Amino acid sequence: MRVHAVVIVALLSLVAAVAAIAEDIESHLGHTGPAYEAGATPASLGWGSDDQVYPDQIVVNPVDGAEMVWVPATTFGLGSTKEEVEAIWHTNAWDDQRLGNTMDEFPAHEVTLTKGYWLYKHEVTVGQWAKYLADTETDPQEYWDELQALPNMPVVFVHWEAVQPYLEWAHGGLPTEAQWEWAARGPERRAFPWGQEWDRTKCNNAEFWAEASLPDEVSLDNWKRSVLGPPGTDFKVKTLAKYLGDVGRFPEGAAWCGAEELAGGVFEWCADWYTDGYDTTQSSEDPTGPEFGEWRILRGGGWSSFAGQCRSAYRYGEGEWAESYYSGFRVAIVP
Ligand SMILES: [Ca+2]
Repeated sequence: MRVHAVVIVALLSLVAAVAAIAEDIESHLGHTGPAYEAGATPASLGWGSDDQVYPDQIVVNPVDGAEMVWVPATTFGLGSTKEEVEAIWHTNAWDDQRLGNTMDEFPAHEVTLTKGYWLYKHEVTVGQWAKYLADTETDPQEYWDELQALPNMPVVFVHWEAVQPYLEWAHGGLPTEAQWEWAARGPERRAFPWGQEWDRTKCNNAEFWAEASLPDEVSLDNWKRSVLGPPGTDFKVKTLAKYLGDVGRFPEGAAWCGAEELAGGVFEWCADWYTDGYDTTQSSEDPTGPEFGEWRILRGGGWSSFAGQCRSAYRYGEGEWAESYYSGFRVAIVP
């Protein structure tokens, strides 16, 4: 009898331990928020005002299971002033040759986002993409056989056109460039999502892995070569497993609204066409960018980017059909 009692106690302990682990995983993933329903805002959920930010509270998109944070409506300055750019270059001793890449951030200009929006806390993951592929019987992209073994990693090799049906399936859209930058900057006009100072340990970027500043193109290219091999080397998904990895690893780099990895991880597609500099003749209310263009906006830098590309104001563009190891997306929903 005593042996049986010991076994039962041991079993009960095991059950309790497993339950505790499950609870721990659940709290770690933050799956404690309500399921999103069309039209839901913080006020309707009883959180308080829709004008506030709730960085510790999430709702879950029941379609793909993604966690979403609330970003309130605002008026803010989109883009950079010359003084802002020069100051951050000077502070960090970045190569002046790279200043040319900031010209498209000018001029800083006031825009109004008339509606708050839900924004995915993380970049869309491989696991969420797998659910979309299965639900919609969509053919997967290149490298999928290997990518699908990494379900918690941001999905990559997805071009702008490929993500459009995902957005429809998930009842959302890509953030506009203004929505993306406001989520990263916030009312303190942060240069990086976490604050004004560069810190290579707060997001997934090349300088985090190099454990050093990569102040010019030569140092960045040398690092990339050490990771990816010389130009022309076939890309290997195992490189992503090592360097990109799972979402949620840089919580200290979260933005004021609770969104993580806006900087670094993967570059994120936005809805707008790219222009070389902002066209301030466009409406300043809920701006959606130019009507036509050649490239679509990508934001936030990625795991193989240097510090300056991880700035909240940094703009990059690629063709709609470009897919790569460094670009993915997150979803925004205007309720
Ligand atoms: Ca990112």
